[in-house]
Amino acid sequence: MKKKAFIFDLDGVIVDTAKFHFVAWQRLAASLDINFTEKENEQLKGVSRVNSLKKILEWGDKQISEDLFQSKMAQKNQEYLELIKTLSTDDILPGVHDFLIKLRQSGQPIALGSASKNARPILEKLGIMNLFDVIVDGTDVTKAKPDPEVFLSACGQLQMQASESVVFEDSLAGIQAANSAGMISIGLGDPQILKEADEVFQTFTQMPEDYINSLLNKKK
Ligand code: B16
Ligand code: MG
Repeated sequence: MKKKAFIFDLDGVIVDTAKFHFVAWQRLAASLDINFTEKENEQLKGVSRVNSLKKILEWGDKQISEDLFQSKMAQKNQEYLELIKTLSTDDILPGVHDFLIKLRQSGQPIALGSASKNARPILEKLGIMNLFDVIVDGTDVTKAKPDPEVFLSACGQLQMQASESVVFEDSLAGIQAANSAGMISIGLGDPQILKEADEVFQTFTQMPEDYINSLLNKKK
């Protein structure tokens, strides 16, 4: 049977946490007198917490001490954790659960490749931790997307080659990371933003019936 490594981003692919990141960053930006809109938030998708705060400070033309930087990051995460407290199975994005189950049934290796340091507790809240063979998240890597480290580590741990891997991503940085690793990149979201992806869908429910099969036969 054909096999590929199926690697999933978390935020924006499995669950819509972007709206909670947005609220938490907006409150933080306001506390520093920085204007922060959905447009800027879009640019933070897939970007690590530390790099996100650096970008917000850059946009606001603000410099802060290292101590304040650390406390602002902690404050943002506290707000975010408060906002995601009620996450449950109901918050899994449409079609994702079925897709994961089909992959499992066909014996495909599955990994999570996320920039988030909160990935494990989020998967637990969603009740799908057991569907992943390997989890690589923001606590395991040193280089943030668009660096491919997170995806290369995931496919390595699954004992697969990069050329045999498929990545599902909602952020441009994540698509670029997958492409630079030589992996098939599938975008979830706006085709205008994700135009570097090999294919783009709005949601998993829009994928054709036998999509897993066609991915198994697909070459980069
Ligand atoms: P945390 P992903 C990313 O997750 C988010 O897209 C991004 O908005 C967030 O800043 C980053 O995780 C870090 O998250 O603060 O929870 O460590 O899309 O790579 O799953
Ligand atoms: Mg994402």
